[in-house]
Amino acid sequence: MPVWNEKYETMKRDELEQVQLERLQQTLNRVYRRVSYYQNLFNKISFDPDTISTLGDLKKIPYTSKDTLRLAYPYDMFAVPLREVVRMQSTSGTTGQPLIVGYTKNDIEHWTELTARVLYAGGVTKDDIIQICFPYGLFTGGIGFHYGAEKIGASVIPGSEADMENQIIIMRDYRTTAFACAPTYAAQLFEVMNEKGITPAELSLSKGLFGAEPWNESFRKEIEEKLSISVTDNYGLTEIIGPGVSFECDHKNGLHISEDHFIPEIIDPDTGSVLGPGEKGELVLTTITKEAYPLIRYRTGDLTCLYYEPCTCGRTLIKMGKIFERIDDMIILNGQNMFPSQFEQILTEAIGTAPKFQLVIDKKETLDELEIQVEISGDFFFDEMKKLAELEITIIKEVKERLDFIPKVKLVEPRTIKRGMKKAKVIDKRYK
Ligand code: DLL
Repeated sequence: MPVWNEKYETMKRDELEQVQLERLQQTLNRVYRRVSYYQNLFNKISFDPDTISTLGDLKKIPYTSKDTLRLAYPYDMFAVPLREVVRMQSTSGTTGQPLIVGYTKNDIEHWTELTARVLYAGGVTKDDIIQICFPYGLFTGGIGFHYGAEKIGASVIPGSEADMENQIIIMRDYRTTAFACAPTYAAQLFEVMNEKGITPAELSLSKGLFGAEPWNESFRKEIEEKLSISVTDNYGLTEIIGPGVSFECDHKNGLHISEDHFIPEIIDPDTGSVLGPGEKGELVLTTITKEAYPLIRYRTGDLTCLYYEPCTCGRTLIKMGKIFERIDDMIILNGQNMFPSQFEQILTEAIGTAPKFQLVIDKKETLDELEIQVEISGDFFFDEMKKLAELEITIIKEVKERLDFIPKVKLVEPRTIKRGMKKAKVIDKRYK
């Protein structure tokens, strides 16, 4: 069983908890001294970071939300002066207010170590030729994996956003053995391969490392069979570090969390109470090694559960389940994150008033599809066809321009859309 960092990945639990406690103490002191948000918060609840003596004391601190980070835009959550920041990454601008995260030299070293763990657990060694098919840029996927793969000593091809055909030709000609990408991207690659008549036998691929969006077991099975490769899942988010928070080992039944860098908790998203092992709720993460952008009890919005049973791979790091849902209404379409509020804005501008609408998401072969169903007022609805067609075109054009996605639009009569359901705005038929 390949383990990149034997010391930390297989550490005895009591020793690991001691490491966590020391690192937590340092982090709490750091944020108290250097981030005014946390200083005010700790003062408000009379929490003295020097008094923390057990990991349980972390529960005394309220959660940090994404809205707090948004309000702190651009640099108010940074815990170091900019001269100590050697890199910045960001969440995609398509979600409205982007978040900027910073990394010190040490943060980059840790991040490199963490993505190396992900890749190594997925079977990547120095003998591999790995093609990183995540975008390189503000998104953390490309450059995050690049450093980890170089650390392992693999031969790295920064495929980034090369067009699909080119990506496949590179894969074939450079004899790529491993590739890292989002699952929808892998599906599209496979489709283009078929179109171009390139067979899996012409490639040297043996492993795929997928992450950044939800995907399920039947997709894994399909792609593993079609390409004769082994595929592992990995999870991460920009605010916390990027990829490298958790990863599957070759047992493929849960994602090991690098607990020497992050303390995970699961909470009831409605009440905020902490849930026990195996109970499904919102993942909350505390960073314990980050210098530039440390976060305490950050609500990820991702629903999962934690498993404490030892894994036969030898790692003692606990596992989280695969993520299928988010508590907020962020949706990910072909790797692009977006929010219903952005559609609401576009529709309101196009129609003139805030409409009742819902987003119906499905998967057609390999690509995500979105149908925007919009209720149109009686007068408008019975208006001439030309006007309705123009409205549809305007909506499609605006969504394409602002969110980089081409939707279908269905104009429906008033009161067609069901009222009163909690998540009525988004109907996601993928993975169900
Ligand atoms: O997606 C970081 C990343 C890059 C992870 C490459 C893995 C590989 P964000 O763009 O900030 O960062 O999006 C983070 O994507 O809160 C989840 O909702 C979702 N997500 C990430 N990985 C997975 C996964 C990167 N393996 C948001 N399964 C997270 C399901 C995932 N959802």
